[in-house]
Amino acid sequence: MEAQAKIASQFRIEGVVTEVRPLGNGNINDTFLVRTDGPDAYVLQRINNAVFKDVALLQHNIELVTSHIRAKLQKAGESDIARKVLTPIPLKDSTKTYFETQDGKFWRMTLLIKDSFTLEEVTPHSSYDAGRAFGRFEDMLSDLPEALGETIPDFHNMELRSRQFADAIAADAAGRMADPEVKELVTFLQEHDYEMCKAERMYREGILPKRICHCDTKVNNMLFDADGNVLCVIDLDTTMPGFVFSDFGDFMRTAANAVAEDDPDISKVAFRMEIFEAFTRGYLQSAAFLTDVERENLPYAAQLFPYMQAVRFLTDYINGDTYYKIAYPEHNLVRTRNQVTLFRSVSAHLPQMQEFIAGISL
Ligand code: GN1
Ligand code: MG
Repeated sequence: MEAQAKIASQFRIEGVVTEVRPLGNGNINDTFLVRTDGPDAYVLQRINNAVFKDVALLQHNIELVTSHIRAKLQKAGESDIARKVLTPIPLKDSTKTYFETQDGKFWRMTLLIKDSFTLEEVTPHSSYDAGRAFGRFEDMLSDLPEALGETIPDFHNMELRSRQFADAIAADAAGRMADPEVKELVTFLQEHDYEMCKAERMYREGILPKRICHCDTKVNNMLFDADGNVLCVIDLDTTMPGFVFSDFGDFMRTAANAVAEDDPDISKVAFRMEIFEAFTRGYLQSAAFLTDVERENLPYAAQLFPYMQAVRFLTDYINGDTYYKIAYPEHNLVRTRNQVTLFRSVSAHLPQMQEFIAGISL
């Protein structure tokens, strides 16, 4: 951890680094907790620049988003603002918020938010609060003074993900298409392809807008206080123009699943309607800007994200595990089985979800 301590000291931090240790369980970047002999602790991250190819653009987006939210919170007279929005730390000798090491790796730091927790499992209470928080997040970013660039172009474009899936199947780089289970999963997913690409079609028809969305609203990308109330949204790497379906759908995918996305016991995978209902109630309250088309398609969003994630995990498995971090050889296959099962469970609840949304008066 000595190397990380040296990197940390390039940033404008107070005090001397006393401890660096791994933090969290992201699938893309490497994250560390940095303690110092000063008053604050920090989060240090190595940015995966194979995934985020334009680090300058990425950090520029994050600076814009965090300063815009900070100004909004100040205007609204909020207290304790340093716990309600991330604070990127600039370098000691410049205003840049990232550092490139000689080996071509990129690093950044933020202030650690004190007494905050990530949750892997939520109650209806924290789900409701999360719904409100994500609606508010989108609302606060609706008047950003500058357009945000796409840090991963077409990130949640289902048509693109389908093409990447088809390319992986055709190339069969790791020889995994020989497995009958893989073939069966491919067939099942491809049967739902047209239906799941609906958002892109609605966008082309001009009936679905793009808005600034978070695009990675996994339940563990939110910080809660000790009482289960939301403090703030973290992991802002993919905050960019997208469909609101991304934020709604990815939260449902991770929070409403009765188990983690990589739980191998698929008999336990189930879509928890009480989480859907609580989150939806909170989200519709703060996302008052939604059009009828967006609102009516939230149940589709709940289906789309386990579906898209299954396609992405299986694509990576077929490619030989080149994108997501894996802990064991079949990890991406296990994740795919889990997400396919979730997709089936969500789909079975479609009429119930539609009825619930139609019944909420604004
Ligand atoms: C990645 O970085 P992390 O672990 O929060 C991925 C998401 C997936 C998620 C699946 C940039 O998120 O899109 O939904 O894994 N992020 C990127 O766990 O691809
Ligand atoms: Mg994350």
